[in-house]
Amino acid sequence: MLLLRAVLLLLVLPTHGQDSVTEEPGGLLPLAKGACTGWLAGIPGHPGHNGTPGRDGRDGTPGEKGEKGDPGLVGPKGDTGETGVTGVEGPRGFPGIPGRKGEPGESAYVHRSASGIPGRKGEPGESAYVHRSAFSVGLESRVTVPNVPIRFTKIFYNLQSHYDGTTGKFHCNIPGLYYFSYHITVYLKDVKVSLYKKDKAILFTYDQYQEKNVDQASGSVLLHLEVGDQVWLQVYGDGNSYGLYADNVHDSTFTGFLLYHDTN
Ligand SMILES: [Ca+2]
Repeated sequence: MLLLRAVLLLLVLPTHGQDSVTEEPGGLLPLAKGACTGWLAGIPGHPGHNGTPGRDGRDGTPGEKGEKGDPGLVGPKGDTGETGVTGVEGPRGFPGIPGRKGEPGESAYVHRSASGIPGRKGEPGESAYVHRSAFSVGLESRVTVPNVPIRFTKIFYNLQSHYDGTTGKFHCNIPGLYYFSYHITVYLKDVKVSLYKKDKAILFTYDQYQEKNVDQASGSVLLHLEVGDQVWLQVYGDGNSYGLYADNVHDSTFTGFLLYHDTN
């Protein structure tokens, strides 16, 4: 019904409204001057449909800054960083407190340890002296007599007097293992020298002398000795090789000491 009325109105308006100037929505249509006089006004039409929505307006001006929000949650732990540069070495520490004094030793070799940091030496027991035996002696002049024990009369050490400077022989007072060595200056003649033990040559050293030179001859050995054994140096061979030499500035030496004493 409404649609029908709308169609009728559209058919009527072009023929009777061409001269009209204005419309009054919702009101009566005015009559044209001089036309259709005496006609009754029609029934007012219904309101039209809503128009299409207008375009969006422009953006408003920014509002004032809001209040600061609450802190967020703690994030996960990060990866381990790279190792830093090694620092400078620190200063040297203070010396430690000295150790306690040692117990008295039973024998000499207890105190003979040479390695490591030495502790304080203990009081020597009585037997320590009993097991000490060492000597170091030298020639005072060149050897002139062959085939007899060589007498070293320059005494560097002979505290126990186990070496006899009048005979040139070492006398064993403590059974055990001994170390002997000799360093001979060779001059004017060859040297053939032996280390003797109980009338038997144990060690042989031979050096040929070269004219206008000073040579050296040396030897060393470990020997086990019993009480009463004697050890000395002596020229061997034809008796003509006794070029052992010594003066104020050339030494020839003979040394021996107890390394271990027998324990049984
Ligand atoms: Ca030589």
